[in-house]
Amino acid sequence: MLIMKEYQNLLFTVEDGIGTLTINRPKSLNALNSDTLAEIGEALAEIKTDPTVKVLVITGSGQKAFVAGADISQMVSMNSIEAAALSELAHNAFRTIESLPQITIAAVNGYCLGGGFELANSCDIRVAATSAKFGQPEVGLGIVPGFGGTQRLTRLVGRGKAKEIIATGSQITAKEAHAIGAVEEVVELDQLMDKVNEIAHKIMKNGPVAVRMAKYVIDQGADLELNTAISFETQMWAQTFATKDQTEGMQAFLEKRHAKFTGE
Ligand code: CO8
Repeated sequence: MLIMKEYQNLLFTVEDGIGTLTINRPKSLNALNSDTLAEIGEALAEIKTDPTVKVLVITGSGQKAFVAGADISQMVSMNSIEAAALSELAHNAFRTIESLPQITIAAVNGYCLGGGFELANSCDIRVAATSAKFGQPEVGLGIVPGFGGTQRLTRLVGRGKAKEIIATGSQITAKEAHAIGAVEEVVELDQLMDKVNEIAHKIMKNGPVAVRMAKYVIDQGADLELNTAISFETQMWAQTFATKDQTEGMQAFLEKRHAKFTGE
């Protein structure tokens, strides 16, 4: 069954466990203005507790752009206080994406620039069309990335590459983004959603508690010193032995059948 919710600047559908949130401002190449960021926050608050959404896909409307950045027509006349408020709105939305229990996949269907690249980098996995272009063009507009670009991109690709991308403001291709670890998969545009669905279905076959916990441990552990991170992993690992999914997963293996996970 397809459930659909239409926002002013977003579309949200759920089909077969996969929620798809589409940034829907194609005339502005899906640029993020404050209304859109507020709507993303609203949608995420619902998605977070929606048991029908097992995996969340974020994409852009049309064939040209994922998101071509924050909305320059809105930013042009902003003062510092307004800029800080916009940045906070985006940070809240992007932090919520990271803290969702569901795995999130950015389906990058075209231009993925500035705030768009920052949005994609808040997702757990990025799948890009060969035609997609990535970049942080902010310095060409006289600003620095303000939706996490200096931090998340650096954590993904390392300081040197992040500085090269940000300081040159140049666009890179999906293949180049893949080569530096900013994108996990690259496919032709007409195969993008098939690839994303394939990944989502592989995820959904696994123990839901374990998948959720794996995301949590990876993200929390990334900012910890290694000994603390490893001990944190041990605690989470031990907790999975208190779940029905662990019993079912291991019994199913021994009985040579597919596991029927309940997420408990
Ligand atoms: N904001 C507003 N409108 C946009 C944006 C944008 N980011 N990108 C494209 N558009 C609009 C264009 O103005 C145009 O509108 P119109 O048809 O009314 O003239 C329409 O979308 C189509 O765009 P183009 O005609 O430019 O299409 P092209 O194919 O010629 O070019 C590009 C495509 C290369 C993607 C080009 O549109 C472009 O360079 N866009 C801007 C990219 C950019 O600089 N993005 C970064 C913005 S800054 C940012 O994201 C910072 C985030 C953190 C800020 C924190 C501050 C608080």
